[in-house]
Amino acid sequence: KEYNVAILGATGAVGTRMIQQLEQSTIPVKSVKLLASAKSAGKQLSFKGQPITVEETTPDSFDGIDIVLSSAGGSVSKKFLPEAVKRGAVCVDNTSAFRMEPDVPLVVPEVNEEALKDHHGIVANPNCSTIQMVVALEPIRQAFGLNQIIVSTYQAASGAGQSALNELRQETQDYLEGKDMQADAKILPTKGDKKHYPLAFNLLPQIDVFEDNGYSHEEWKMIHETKKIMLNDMDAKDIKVTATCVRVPVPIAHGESIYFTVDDPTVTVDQLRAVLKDAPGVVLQDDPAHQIYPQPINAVGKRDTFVGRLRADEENPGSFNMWVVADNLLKGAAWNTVENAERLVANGLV
Ligand code: A2P
Ligand code: 11C
Repeated sequence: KEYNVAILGATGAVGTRMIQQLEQSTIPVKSVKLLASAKSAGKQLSFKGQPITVEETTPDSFDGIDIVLSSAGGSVSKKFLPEAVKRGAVCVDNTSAFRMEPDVPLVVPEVNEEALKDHHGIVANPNCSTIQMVVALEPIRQAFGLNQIIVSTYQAASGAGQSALNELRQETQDYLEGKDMQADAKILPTKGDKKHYPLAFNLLPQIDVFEDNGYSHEEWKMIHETKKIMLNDMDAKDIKVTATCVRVPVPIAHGESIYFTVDDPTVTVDQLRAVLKDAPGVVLQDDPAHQIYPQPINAVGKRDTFVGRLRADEENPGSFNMWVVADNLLKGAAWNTVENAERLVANGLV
């Protein structure tokens, strides 16, 4: 069978990469429809060298579509994906719109591919910072058990979309030319809040809006998505998770400092290394003697999750630190979405 595929949000930072990842995927593609807002209708993009005209999204855009890959924002997904499902499509959604719905699987194929079989037309792709963390931690959890995660993130501007990336570029240029970069801040830390601050030559400890308990919504996602992916329960108590999410002036690829505690206090760094060396989707880059460790500039354009700086907390047996980097637009978004679609096709679930 060959599939008619629609990409919703095809002109965005993630959508353009969904096109590339689909070009390189194992999915037999019959046709590709590129959908965005009215603003982009008529724009020319291409798939495997063939020009395709971007169309404005309407409910009827999904007539005859088998697979939807979606990354146009939560409200757009909420509006259009039920229409696509009504017309018989299976949607892999990269937004947060449906992630916590009990009948929507939240899937990172290396971790919980089996959850795909429970879909009712929508599969959710987790948040980028959650994805790279669970890819690195699940093999450790499988081997040794896991009872606590404390994560601090160093998240790239592109996580907030193409407009945030453009904003960082403009601020950087203005700063270097001695102009006032404060004036450029209109999007970050988040479009959804009142004040905006420059990211260039700065750090912003706010990603998304704040919850009543003082955590940002990004931090909330890392806590509850991790529990849903690993334990199939967004409020599971078996693993304690806490997070601090920080935006850094890096264009692409998120870094994460992860402190974790396994169930077995006799586990050694060598044992962890042996597990991570063979873990799916993980590349171990951990050789301090030769200054080898993951860096965002080296992760850009790669599908893998890079892990390094593995070391034991010498004062707390069974606890460790590591540093994890991945391309937030690929493994954190476009590739994980296309990978989910590949697994749906391979398992006869679409
Ligand atoms: P457009 O370029 O026409 O605005 P990013 O995450 O990089 O900001 O990209 C967001 C993507 O979502 C873009 O492709 C954008 O299209 C698309 N989008 C935004 N609003 C809508 C909408 N109302 N309907 C369909 N697509 C939308
Ligand atoms: C960021 N992690 O870096 C966010 C972007 O829930 O899919 C992804 C938001 C999401 O801003």
